[in-house]
Amino acid sequence: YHKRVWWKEATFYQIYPASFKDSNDDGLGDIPGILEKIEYIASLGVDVVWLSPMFDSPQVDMGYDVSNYENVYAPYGTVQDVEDLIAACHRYDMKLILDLVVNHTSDQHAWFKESRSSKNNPKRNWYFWEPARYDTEGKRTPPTNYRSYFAGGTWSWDEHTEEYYLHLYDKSQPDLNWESEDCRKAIYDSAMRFWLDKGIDGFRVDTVNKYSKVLPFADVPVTDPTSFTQSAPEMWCNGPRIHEFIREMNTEVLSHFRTYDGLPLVTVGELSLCPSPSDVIPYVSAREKELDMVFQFDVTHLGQGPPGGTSKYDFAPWTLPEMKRIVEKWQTFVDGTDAWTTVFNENHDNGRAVSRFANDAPEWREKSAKMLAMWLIAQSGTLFLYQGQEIGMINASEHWDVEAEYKDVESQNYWAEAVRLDENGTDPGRKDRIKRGLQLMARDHARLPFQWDATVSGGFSTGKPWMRVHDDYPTINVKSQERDAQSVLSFYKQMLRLRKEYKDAFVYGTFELLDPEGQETFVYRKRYEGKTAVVMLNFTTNVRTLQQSDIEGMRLLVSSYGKIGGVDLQPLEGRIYVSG
Ligand code: TEU
Repeated sequence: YHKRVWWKEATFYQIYPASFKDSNDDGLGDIPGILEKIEYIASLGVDVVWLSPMFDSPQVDMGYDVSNYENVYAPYGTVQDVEDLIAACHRYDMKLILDLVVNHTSDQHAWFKESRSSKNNPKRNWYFWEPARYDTEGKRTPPTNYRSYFAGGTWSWDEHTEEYYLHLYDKSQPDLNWESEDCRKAIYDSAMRFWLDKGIDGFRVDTVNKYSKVLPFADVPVTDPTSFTQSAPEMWCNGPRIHEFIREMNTEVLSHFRTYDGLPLVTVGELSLCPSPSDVIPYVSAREKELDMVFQFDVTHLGQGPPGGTSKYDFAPWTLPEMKRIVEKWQTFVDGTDAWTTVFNENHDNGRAVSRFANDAPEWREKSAKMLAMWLIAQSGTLFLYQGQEIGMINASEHWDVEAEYKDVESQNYWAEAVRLDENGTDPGRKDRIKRGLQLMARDHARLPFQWDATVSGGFSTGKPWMRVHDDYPTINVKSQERDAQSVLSFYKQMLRLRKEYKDAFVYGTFELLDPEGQETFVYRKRYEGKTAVVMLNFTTNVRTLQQSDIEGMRLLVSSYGKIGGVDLQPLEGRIYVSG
């Protein structure tokens, strides 16, 4: 069994500052707004708050484009406000981690401004600059054919010094060059020590497997003949020096700090596109001294084409057995190792779980939210919840106009690309398909303002919210759920308590899939020495008969329908049976 450490059994709660709570009526959430709600956050029973980027930024990518690591985006508040938040979390016995976004900066960061100022600027090599290529007709083309994550290419031309710079994401997010030791030292000081000195308890590390690029840059083979740019993750995911870089970050910086209550810091890396467990283990094996754990995105990729490819939002139907295999894979990959895993199904980059994995129709959404809560809380690994998940927030309505209401740079770029390829005849029908994909999976859905109560704009702001508020806030909100013992919110609180109470089996137990081929139910067993738990989830709106042999001699611990028991699993019902 795995060694016990505080962060393995902790529940994390992610806050997206723009959309949590506005305190000054400018329509944008802010740090004082989070402070106003600190009691609410603590009441959930979570242990760590993860705050998405609140650093100074032009907000092209909602703060994942940092222009100054050592300052706070003014509409969100001040450095002092964040220090107050750190203190408030600690007062409530919660820890606080920040986002560490150091694969790239904003093009408005002073480092990039210097770097682009001349070819012999000392910071020139803090970013990747390459000369143009010229085709047979003498036309200027980018140094390579890589496609960026937000559609379009990864190279942008800079008139001033007449070279291209690399950006895996938006053109306003140039990639930092980790090959430069000076650049790494500056990252450690500015993005890390500055905030660790102020008492934060760790980091969620953005795009953690992309710092080391395959050099020299070279074209990748053409897989999509309709386009110049090609999906090229092999050129930057898990690159040649990545483990050296992360280990250095750990030994130079992280290992010198502790949490406010004297424990080791916690780090969770964002590891997209790491398909095989053997690639993941080195990042999270305790003896490697890199990261404590990583997010692995196969579950949230269900329904999507490969990220970074043109088909990300081209909805691809999936089946329950596929999902179960994925869960099994990432539940068991750390068995017998000193590594650890995470469990989650929402964050700021994905549609709402109720809408994607279950059923968000008014008559089913609450049942779905409860069943999905149960699915998560009995899994091994550290649990991460995203704001609004605890009240069963759902995707924006299909009637919303994508162009007007969706704000995310990725959604807008994919949409513009779809319109172009559809209208010029390259891919007829693409507009409808991408629209459908965005309605289900766009990052925007998670970024809708938080629904506090049934007053105007769901109590999020008395100003004009930066993003449209969900039409259903009068029925889905904290206030109505707080006084209802049967609500999704009350259920989540109960589930988080059970997760602690039964942590041997739920958090540390082994995972065994009991119905791998079943198309309708998801049944799994957790075991820890003599203690066993069986989780039965009905993913359909039909009544399903229980497999009695799976729960022989066990007692019903909880049902998402209340303690009814009986031989039938009700539509979208979840149950947990325990013994020992
Ligand atoms: O996301 C990184 C990422 O590579 C993707 O897997 C992510 O799912 C995104 O939706 C691209 O398709 C991180 C942040 O979580 C995201 O919000 C940022 O936009 C991105 O980094 C760039 O900083």
